[in-house]
Amino acid sequence: SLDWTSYYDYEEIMAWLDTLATEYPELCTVEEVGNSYEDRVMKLLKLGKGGADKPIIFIDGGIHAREWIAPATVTYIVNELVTHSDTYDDLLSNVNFYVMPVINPDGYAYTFTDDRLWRKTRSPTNSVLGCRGADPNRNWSFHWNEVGASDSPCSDIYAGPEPFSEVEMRNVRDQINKYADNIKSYLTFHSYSQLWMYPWGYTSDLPEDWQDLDDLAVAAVEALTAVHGTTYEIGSSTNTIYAAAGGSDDWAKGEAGVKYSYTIELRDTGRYGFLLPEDQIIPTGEETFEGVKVVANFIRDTY
Ligand code: 0X9
Ligand code: ZN
Repeated sequence: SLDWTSYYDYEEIMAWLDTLATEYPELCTVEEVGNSYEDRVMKLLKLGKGGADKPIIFIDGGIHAREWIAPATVTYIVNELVTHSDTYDDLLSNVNFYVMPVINPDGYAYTFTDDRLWRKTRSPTNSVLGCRGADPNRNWSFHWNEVGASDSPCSDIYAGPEPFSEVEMRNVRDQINKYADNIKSYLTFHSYSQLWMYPWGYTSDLPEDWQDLDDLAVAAVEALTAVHGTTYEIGSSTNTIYAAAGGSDDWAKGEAGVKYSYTIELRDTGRYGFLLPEDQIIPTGEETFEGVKVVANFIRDTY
């Protein structure tokens, strides 16, 4: 089993999901939802015991391959919920967590074998130049490729030849669409910069309900910071980092209608950046779990 003192590769994380379904059958089910370009199986963990009609929080990580703390934190959160399910009985009885810890499997695997700082998918994008991969967080159809993305297949922010050109993002999209009526929050984990961001990323304009998203983010970050003193900035993604269209967060809100859509940039602020030391996995998990619980309790109490 995992112990969060080191980072785990794709196979280890997928195997761990399967053990959850075996060890906690009343709480966890695992579904295979498609394959990556290189044919890795993508799995969706459904966590909860209140039945399919309860509100859903959809959580993903690892859309950017090199951001290893994201899958590590997502799996940490899942582990806390399942191993302390008595403590969270009311939450797990009234909210379902649908979780995909690594939604860019080929890129993630490549960072273990070939290039630790790879970001994109691994699909061939330009046979002449030999470049591979689109930026999976520029590949979603909402205002696709309008700003902060590139048309160059060799760029790290390549939007892809068309929206949803990447099969991995189509797989995630299909799951969100399937359950969109019940998904009330979408949390997508990245690193680094310590930011709790909401849409939009394609424009500096704010969504009409931005105050609701800001209020919940403030509450979540307050709980997060209380654990180890880690400070986070809050705001729309355009106004906190940069304008970039085609992100999953904008699509979840703008296209799937998920109100509380957040991109969370985990530790740190640049000292180690993507190479966050393993001894920070557990502290990052601890603090982030507190923030996620604020969101989850709010969803339970509101829907
Ligand atoms: O650029 C990104 O995709 C994210 N930052 S990262 O350093 N992890 O690559 C931020 C995405 C924010 N959301 C949108 N721009 N839609
Ligand atoms: Zn990222």
